[in-house]
Amino acid sequence: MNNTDIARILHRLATMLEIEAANPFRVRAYREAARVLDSLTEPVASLVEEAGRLEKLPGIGKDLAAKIRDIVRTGTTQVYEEMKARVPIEVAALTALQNMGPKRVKTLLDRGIRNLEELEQAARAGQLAALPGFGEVTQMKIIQAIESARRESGRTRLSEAWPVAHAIADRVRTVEGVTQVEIAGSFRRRKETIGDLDILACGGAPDAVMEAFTTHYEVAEIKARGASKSSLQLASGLQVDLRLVPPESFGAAMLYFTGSKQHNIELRRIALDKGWSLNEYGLTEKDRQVAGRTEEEVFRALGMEWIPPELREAQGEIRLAQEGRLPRLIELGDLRADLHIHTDRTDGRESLETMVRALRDKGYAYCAITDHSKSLTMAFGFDTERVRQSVQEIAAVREAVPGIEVLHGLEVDILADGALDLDEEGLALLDWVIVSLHSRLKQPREEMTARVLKALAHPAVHVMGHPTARMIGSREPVELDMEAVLDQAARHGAMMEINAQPHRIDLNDLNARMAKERGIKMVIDTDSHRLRELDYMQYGVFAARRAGLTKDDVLNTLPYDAFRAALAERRSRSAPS
Ligand code: DGT
Ligand code: CA
Ligand code: CA
Ligand code: ZN
Repeated sequence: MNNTDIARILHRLATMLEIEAANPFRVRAYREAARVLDSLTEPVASLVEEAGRLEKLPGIGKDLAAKIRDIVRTGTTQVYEEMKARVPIEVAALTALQNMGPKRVKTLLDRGIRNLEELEQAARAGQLAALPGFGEVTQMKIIQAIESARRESGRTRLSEAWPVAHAIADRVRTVEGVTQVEIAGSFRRRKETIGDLDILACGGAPDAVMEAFTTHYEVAEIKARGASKSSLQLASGLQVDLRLVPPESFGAAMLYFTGSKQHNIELRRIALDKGWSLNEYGLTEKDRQVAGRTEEEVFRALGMEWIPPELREAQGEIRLAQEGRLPRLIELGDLRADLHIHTDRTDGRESLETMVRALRDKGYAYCAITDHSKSLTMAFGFDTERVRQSVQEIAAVREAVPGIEVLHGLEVDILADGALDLDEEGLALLDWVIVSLHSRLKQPREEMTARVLKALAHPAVHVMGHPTARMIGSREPVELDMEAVLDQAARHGAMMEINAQPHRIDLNDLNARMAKERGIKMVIDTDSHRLRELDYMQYGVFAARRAGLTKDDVLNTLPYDAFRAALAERRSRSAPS
């Protein structure tokens, strides 16, 4: 036990006492003692040897000194053990979250929420909002805080894992006799970030399968190698497990290892109600296998439709599947346009013509070119004069690149006071107006919310770009009353973007779900600044699917004429009265 370990125990003790609403002086005494011990240069253990030394430290009386001696000698003290039993909770992990003081932890405890996992589950299911002292916003923030805590503990963005996961799966797939290889886990549920990769294979000689798996060039360390399971670590630090599963269990294993854990638990409960048991080997009645070869077979036996992996988060999807009411989720192929594109006229890499050609060659029917407005001076943003010039440039590219419709757009900054960074004359020259936050991102919540509400009320605005401005792993979302923003968007017929840049995914799945509930239309676009980013579209679609969106929720699935008609309607509807 070093000083920090001892201090940590005292600190937790203080927090647990606070959760129990103990005398504030007592709470403070423990905190103060923790601080004193943590700042000592001498080991506490050596002070304990000499009678009276501990008691001489500031703020440490006889009582506390005795407890510290216990901790040094036995690693704990009676009151700490008692508190742990009374407050059965991962205090440190919970209170490390932003916005999570002892009062809120106490409320959680009363509801049986004791750790991060249960907290996240409750938050994602929307159950926290109703608790005293929480509300919709806190619920959202808690989810964000959990995700950001997680990132620090080494989660990987889906886009980073994507190529290597497929490369390894493909390598295993080439082994003779292998019939199926699938990447399960959070990867298959298409979460924004993943903890590790869970790959399942079927068929082939175990030795050959494991040999192929463990000899991929990205492998840094083989953690374990067996006939049915091997684990390794990649050079990036990402851990990968491979399980070799018999064909009669493959569907059950896919179901189990795709998760989520909570989804599995709910399914197992349904199986139990039928007198069956469900695990990674199959759905069984006593010793008889009821199902297990395919997922469809297991879901059918359980009395429900096959559930797309993106929805398997225990958020009501099982009920929908039982009732045959699952949404028909949007697919990548449904998209007919990419509506957020930068060129070298501002901070993009490629010329206007190169981008438009590439968009056409991807098979889009239309696109929007949306460079920056002038307040982004580093990006040589457009003022009205430059927009006028751009009208000619767009006309020229329409001539030069047949086979795709090109909307003349701009990504207009929302200035600090909510005004737009382009005058009425400039706005009137555009077919497509995105408004985004790029500066003054630290504004307090009320100011920020008022700023965005004002921008969304402007009749020229079609859509809000990357609405929270967060960057996964590096920048928290801006402080924003998202509900108020979505209400305003609904009121004015403005759309919300799902920005598909993998470090943005903004709106994220949760916000997109809230938007859908309000009937708000969304667009999914890539915000590409270079050619290869045009392929990011799929990450936006993943978020949309996790949010339960269908084709109807996303306007750039419309044919060109219908899309233009929808824009015209928005302008007439929001014209100032
Ligand atoms: P990750 O890797 O943190 O991004 O998230 P997952 O969902 O991939 O979780 P992981 O890798 O720990 O486990 C893969 C799946 O295995 C998980 O989604 C559900 C299943 N699983 C793991 N542990 C348990 C468990 O204790 N109970 C049940 N029912 N399923 C579990
Ligand atoms: Ca995993
Ligand atoms: Ca795993
Ligand atoms: Zn942009």
